[in-house]
Amino acid sequence: MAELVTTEAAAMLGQARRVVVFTGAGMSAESGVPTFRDALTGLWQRYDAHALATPEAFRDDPALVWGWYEWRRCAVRRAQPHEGHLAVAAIETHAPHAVVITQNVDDLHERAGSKAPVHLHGSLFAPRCSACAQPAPPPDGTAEEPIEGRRTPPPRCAHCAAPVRPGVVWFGEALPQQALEAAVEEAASCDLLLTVGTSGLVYPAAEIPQVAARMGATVIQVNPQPTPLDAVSDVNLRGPAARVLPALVQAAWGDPEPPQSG
Ligand code: BJW
Ligand code: ZN
Repeated sequence: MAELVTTEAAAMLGQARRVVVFTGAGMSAESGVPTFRDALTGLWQRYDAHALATPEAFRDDPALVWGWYEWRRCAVRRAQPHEGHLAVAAIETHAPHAVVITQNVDDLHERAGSKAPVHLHGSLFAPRCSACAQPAPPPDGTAEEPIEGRRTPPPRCAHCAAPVRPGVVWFGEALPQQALEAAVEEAASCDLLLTVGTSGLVYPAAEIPQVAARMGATVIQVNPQPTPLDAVSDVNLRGPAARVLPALVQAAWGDPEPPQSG
């Protein structure tokens, strides 16, 4: 434990009354879900964000974009939450008030037992019509899994027949208003914010830890690498989420069992 978390960080977490856990792609990395910007493994190293994660990309080539998101959705369905996700859910049971605010479009927090994570960038599991915004069911599990790089024409909306789009937030799009408002409110009123596995480069989400810091909350960062959020963090725990978070929860409240080393 000693090299993973500090007693100072554990004491701060154990004493906090209102906690925000703010997560990014690094939270899911050890479940096998790739991040976006890591040097060797990030999605944006292999794929062009402008050709896949913008409204213009979907308008120009809906089958390319839909196929890529279906490939990712199927990969997430096969992934499992790790010990770090379970530790986040444990924080929700220990702290008097705690909420997860995530930039992730997977459902690993929910599957680990987190109650109602706020999804700032939408979800792979909530497709909607690109014209009338009616929710559309994700294709069922019996459909053929798209292989990487395969174009897959999107389904048509049952109401207006326009193409269905992934329910995620692309560059240049507004974040869901209710989620953003809830996130800002929680950040402004928390006394401790734990930021985990985010590069802190994408706005307005990156404002959330900054809001908490400005309002006087303690900020603890969990990330193996330095980020711009180092500047607002009171404590930097340099390590992977699946190891640091269980150790932090263990040191703060005495459970869950610390992960086996080696
Ligand atoms: C580990 C680990 C382990 C590894 N354990 N850690 C101000 C300045 C300049 C530009 C802008 C600005 N404000 C807004 C913009 C534009 C833009 C933006 O921010 N661009 C920047 C890139 C410069 N923002 C937008 O366009 C946003 N919309 C907007 O501003 O709308 C305005 C508007 C208002 C009103 C009307 C209309 C418009 C929308 C942003 C949407 C972002 N979408 C994506 C894709 C989602 C769908 C998908 O999944 O495909 O969201 S991009 C991608 O980045 C994804 C992520 O949620 C987001 C953040 O990435 P994240 O999570 O931080 O991941 P990484 O990979 O960057 O970092 C991983 C970290 O984990 C690293 O630090 C590792 O070290 C660490 N790590 N392993 C712990 N095991
Ligand atoms: Zn429609």
